[in-house]
Amino acid sequence: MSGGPTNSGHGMAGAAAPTGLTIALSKGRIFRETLPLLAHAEILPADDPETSRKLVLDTNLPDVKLVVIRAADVPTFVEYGAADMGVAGKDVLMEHGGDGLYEPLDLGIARCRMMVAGPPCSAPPGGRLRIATKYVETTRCHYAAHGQQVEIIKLYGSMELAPLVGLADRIVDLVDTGNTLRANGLKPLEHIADISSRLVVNKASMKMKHARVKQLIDLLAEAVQRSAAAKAAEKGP
Ligand code: PRT
Ligand code: MG
Repeated sequence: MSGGPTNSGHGMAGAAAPTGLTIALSKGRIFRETLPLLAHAEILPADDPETSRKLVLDTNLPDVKLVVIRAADVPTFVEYGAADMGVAGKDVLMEHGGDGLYEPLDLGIARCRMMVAGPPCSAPPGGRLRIATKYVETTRCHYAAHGQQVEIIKLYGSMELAPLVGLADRIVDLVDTGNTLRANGLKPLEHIADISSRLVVNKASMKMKHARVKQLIDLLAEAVQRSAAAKAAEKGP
């Protein structure tokens, strides 16, 4: 990632190779679910990030590299041109703010819901509601849109614990099966947003490497459509 032309700064293609493509992904569910989509574009990683300690993975294509980073860092790498493209959850993009990058494709993977949750049948507190969350911006916007003043407490994880120990009245977190909430005696109270992962593209790369980037977007879009059609067929009429 170093040794290239000096990082030309915000929005410009920086550390990413001048002709090749660097794609930023996070380990875990996003990597797992992106893999079949990349395979449709004939991009196969040379290493498994779950077992390799490498942060830059080669692929079968000499001009395509994958960088494996924390989910919340993907928009930053892409915005600054350290990666040409990336895959990030809509939850992460809503927190990051979307102006610095393009979001051309909903990949339909890693789906879940952003919810307000809390103890069942808890009386609303006398004063301001206290909300514990890792999603401070999204939470602020949600309550502002409802004209409700709340106190937001930033946490980095284990939000479900906060109401149990009296740190907060409610939490804002992602919910998939609802098992985590149930296991901690909480229930979903309000829906904020449906979440899925999105393809994001650096603005300079979209211009400077347009043909290559467009080709990959089209192949990924085709893979998403096929996967949706296969799921629909599984469900039957
Ligand atoms: O884990 P790490 O701290 O490294 O980073 P991360 O949590 O940001 O990454 P990761 O890999 O856990 O999640 C990546 C992305 O997957 C998120 O940004 C979401 O867009 C998406 N995603 C989809 C989820 C879930 N489903 C999900 N269920 N991310 C997290 N969860 C967690 C949720 O926070 C809660 O703790 O799973 C728990 C709830 O799941 P259920 O099934 O019990 O309801
Ligand atoms: Mg996680």
